[in-house]
Amino acid sequence: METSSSTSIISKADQTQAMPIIDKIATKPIAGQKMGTSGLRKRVREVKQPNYMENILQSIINALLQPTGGTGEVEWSSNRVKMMAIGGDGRYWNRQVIQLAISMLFANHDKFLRPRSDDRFTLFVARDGLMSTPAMSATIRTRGCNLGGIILTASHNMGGPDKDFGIKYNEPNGAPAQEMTTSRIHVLTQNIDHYFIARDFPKIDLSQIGDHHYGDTFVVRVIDPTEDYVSLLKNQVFDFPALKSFLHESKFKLLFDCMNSVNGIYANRIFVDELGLERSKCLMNDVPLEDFGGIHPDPNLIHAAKLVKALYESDEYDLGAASDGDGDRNMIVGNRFFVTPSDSVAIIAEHAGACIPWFSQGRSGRGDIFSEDQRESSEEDKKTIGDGKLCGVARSMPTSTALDRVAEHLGIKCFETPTGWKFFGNLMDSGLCSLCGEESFGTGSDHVREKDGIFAILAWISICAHMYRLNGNKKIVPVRDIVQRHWNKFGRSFYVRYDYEGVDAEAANRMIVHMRSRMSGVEDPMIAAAAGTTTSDKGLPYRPGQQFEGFRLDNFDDFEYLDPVDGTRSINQGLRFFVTQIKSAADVPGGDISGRIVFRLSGTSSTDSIVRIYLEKYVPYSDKTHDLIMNREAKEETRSLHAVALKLSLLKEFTGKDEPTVIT
Ligand code: G16
Repeated sequence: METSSSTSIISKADQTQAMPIIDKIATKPIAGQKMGTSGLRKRVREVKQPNYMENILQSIINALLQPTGGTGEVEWSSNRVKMMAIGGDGRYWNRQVIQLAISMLFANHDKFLRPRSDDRFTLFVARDGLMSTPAMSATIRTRGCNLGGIILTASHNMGGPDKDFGIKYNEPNGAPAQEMTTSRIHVLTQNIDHYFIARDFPKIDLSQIGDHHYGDTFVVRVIDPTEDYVSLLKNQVFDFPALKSFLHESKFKLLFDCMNSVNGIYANRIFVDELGLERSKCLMNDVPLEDFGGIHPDPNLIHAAKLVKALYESDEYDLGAASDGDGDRNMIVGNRFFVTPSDSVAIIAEHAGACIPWFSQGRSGRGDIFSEDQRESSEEDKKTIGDGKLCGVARSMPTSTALDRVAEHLGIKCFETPTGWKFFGNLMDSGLCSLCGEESFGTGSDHVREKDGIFAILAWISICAHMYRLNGNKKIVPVRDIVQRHWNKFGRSFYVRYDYEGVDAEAANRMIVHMRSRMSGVEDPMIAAAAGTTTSDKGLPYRPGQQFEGFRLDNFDDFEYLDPVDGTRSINQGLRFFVTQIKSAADVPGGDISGRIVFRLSGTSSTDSIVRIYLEKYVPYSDKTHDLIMNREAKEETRSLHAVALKLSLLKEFTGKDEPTVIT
């Protein structure tokens, strides 16, 4: 049925459409088509080069045709209908790639169908090509897409002709592709020599919901991208009527910055249509734009500055929130108060069992990992935290340990995984994890297999509603108070992340290799010297007991993770240094103040390297530490840890960077 690049074949006759011709086009591998922390992200000019998107799309298709990667044999599943979904965050080039993907999936679809069978292939396409990442996960799961889905997104990276484009593949469980899959795709991109495409495939009108049939085996179904996701949140995860009555009765004021991203369509459906808030009063930047209106769609204190200003310069709003380009990241801000993502997930875990039906009504996980009597909830706790129907929680390694303390309190396990949402999938599928979060503004639960910005916002409104009810429906409890009550109970992790963007990749790698060799006890004066350092002790191995800037080095390692479900080992996932503050007369009394410094290179940059330094200083709560915990700024409190980090890494010497570009 195939043709060479010079000949063509005609697909099976169809009553309703012209018969597309399938071409087999010769191509060559293009370097660098390797998926990072979550998909392939590149500059638009790079992905626009001839055959770039064709190569990666064909490689994804080929990987799906050979799920085990070994034999080269096509593996047919016994499902009669093969289903896949596609959508994107609406950035520049989104629509063109969706049309391209449709014509390539048509050209390849018969390879997924068993010969002489009545198998069919249905491709769900988001209306206008717009679908957020968590919504895609919901659609894959709700509709049972046995071939998973493709999301066109570069997430929080900027969009537009001079900015970034991206593509990621999600597996049939709705989770980002595991490393085994992305490595297979990468190998296929390195060996590709042809792709299949339907010539002059008619452009589909993506603005209209409906079916398009091509032959009797291929259907393109344009769907409402909000349908599966909103119905999941509304009917299973949250109590919308209760939230609605709280919002109106208490006159709770929300301001949500959608950053001109795809989340605008979901925000309108949920906060305006369902919860009855006034669009002009509660939503900012809620129209998806191809270049996000020039905004960097990364919900942090720097890029969501307008929202932050609104929350810090007036008392008008109770809750501020922002989400990123594809709707999976979130930032939570109270009145003149920033909630770190690490605290946010810990606080949601603390209260979820009492006020979010997904957990309180036992829909999350299997719930049978820890029996009720293993949980040590006091009667008082039960009033405020419910009976904690979480089956476990998880966080990425660099995320602060606030979640661990809540887990311990609830009597459930807290998993520590490498950075990347894909590591949570197995835990959730096995009923080991209900709720998880990452310091990189990611929060989510097992209602889908992606992080979910709107889930986090609704979770915070649910907590506020719960507190309001506990208060006799009289007074809104400010976000600041909710967080401070948490610190009061669990102590506080002062937490800051320093990003050094635009670092030469080689220099960044040299710095990491240098630290790694010093960790493994190798004396490394040569590398230190090459970096321009002169003092020979800078190349000496790290030693427990060494002292830096008022801290004692207790331990260090290169983080690795053994997946408890499938036994996959992931190594080199970030360098960790554990320290304890050395007591002096000037010390704040209380328990031991411990700290942690983590170094890793970002896996989401489309160009140069980004060095990330994560700083955490944990202060246990006592009467004596009360003022420190409640009133100090995280950046101030971790300043000396940053100095230690610079000494340990020789960052300035290796990279030439004096200052970070972003501090969050
Ligand atoms: C992606 C992953 C996240 C991860 C983040 C970190 O987020 O989905 O799980 O925490 O990258 O990125 P980096 O490697 O740059 O530190 P997103 O929102 O960009 O898809």
